[in-house]
Amino acid sequence: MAPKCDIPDALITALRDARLVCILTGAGVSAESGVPTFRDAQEGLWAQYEPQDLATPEAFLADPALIWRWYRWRRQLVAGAEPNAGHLAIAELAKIVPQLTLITQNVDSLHQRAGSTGVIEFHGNLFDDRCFAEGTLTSGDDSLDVPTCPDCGGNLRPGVVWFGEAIPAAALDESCAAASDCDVFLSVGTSSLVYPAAGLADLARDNGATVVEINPLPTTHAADFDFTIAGNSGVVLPELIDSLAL
Ligand code: BV8
Repeated sequence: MAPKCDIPDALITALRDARLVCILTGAGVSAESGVPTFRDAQEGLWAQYEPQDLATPEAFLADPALIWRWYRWRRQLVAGAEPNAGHLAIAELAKIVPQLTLITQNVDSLHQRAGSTGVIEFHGNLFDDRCFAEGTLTSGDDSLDVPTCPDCGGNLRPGVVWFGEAIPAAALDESCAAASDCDVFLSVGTSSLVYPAAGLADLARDNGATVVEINPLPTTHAADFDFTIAGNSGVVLPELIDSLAL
C-alpha cells in the first residue's frame, strides 16, 4: 500500500541508530481525539475568551468560579475522548528504540491512556486538584463551584501550570537533560510558541541531535529543524513506525 506521507530515509536511519529519542508533544497530537487545540477557536460560552487569558493565576483570583467552570468543561471533554493513532504510535515507538523520553505540554492524560509510561507532564495535569495557597496535591469536593482545601479551607485550583508560573523543577530538569542528551528530537503537534517548552528543540539541536517537526502547518521555527513532515500526527507517526519496521 502506498505510504500516506513521505518519511525521509535519512530520518529512519537516524532513528535506527539512535540511543535516546526525545519527543515533545503539544495540543495538535490530541486534535484527532476531538480535543480542541489552543489555536482552535473556543466553542460556545468559551468562544469569547482567549485560553491564555483564562489559564492565569490572575484570572483565577478575579473569578475562581468562572475558571473552574472552564476546567470542568475541559475535564468532561477530555474524559469523553480516546487516545488516537498518534498517541498509540508514540507508545509503540518506546518499545522499538533503546530509550525514549516523552515530554508533553498536554494536560489531558491521553498519552498515559495510550500506554506511554514515564510521561513528563511539563504543564501539569487537568485532573489534579491543588491548594491554591499551599500548592499541595489534594482532592476537592467536586459539587462545589470552587472546591476548598481540606487542610486550610482555601480555594483549590486545577493542577496545571498557568502562564506566569514556573514549570515544576523536576519536569524542567528531566526535560532539559533528555533534550541535551538525545540523538533524535521529535517536536509533534506544537506551535512552538510557549516557553520554556519551545526552547527544548533548540537545546537538542545545540547538543547535536537531529531535530524533526511533525505538524500539518509548518511553525515559525520550521526552518530550524533538520526535517519537517507536514501531516497529522495520527497519520505520520504510524507511518514512521511502519518505516522503522521495514
Ligand atoms: C513561565 C497548561 C516564568 C494550562 C499551558 C520567552 C519568550 C516569550 C514569552 C515567554 C518566554 N518565557 C516565558 C514566557 C511567557 C509564557 C509564554 O511562553 N507565553 C507565550 C504565549 C508567548 N510562558 C509562561 O508563562 C510559562 N511560565 O515562563 O514562568 C517563571 C519562571 C520562574 C518563576 C516564576 C515564573 C508557563 C507556560 C505554561 C502555560 N500553561 N498549559 C492549561 O492547559 O490550561 S500552555 C498551553 O498552551 C499548552 O500546554 C501548550 O503549551 C500551549 C499551546 O501550545 P500547543 O500545545 O503548541 O498548541 P497550539 O494550539 O498552540 O498549536 C497546536 C499545533 O498543532 C498547531 O501548530 C497546529 O498546526 C498543530 N496541529 C493541529 N492538528 C494537528 C497538529 N499537529 C499534528 N497533528 C494534528 N492532527
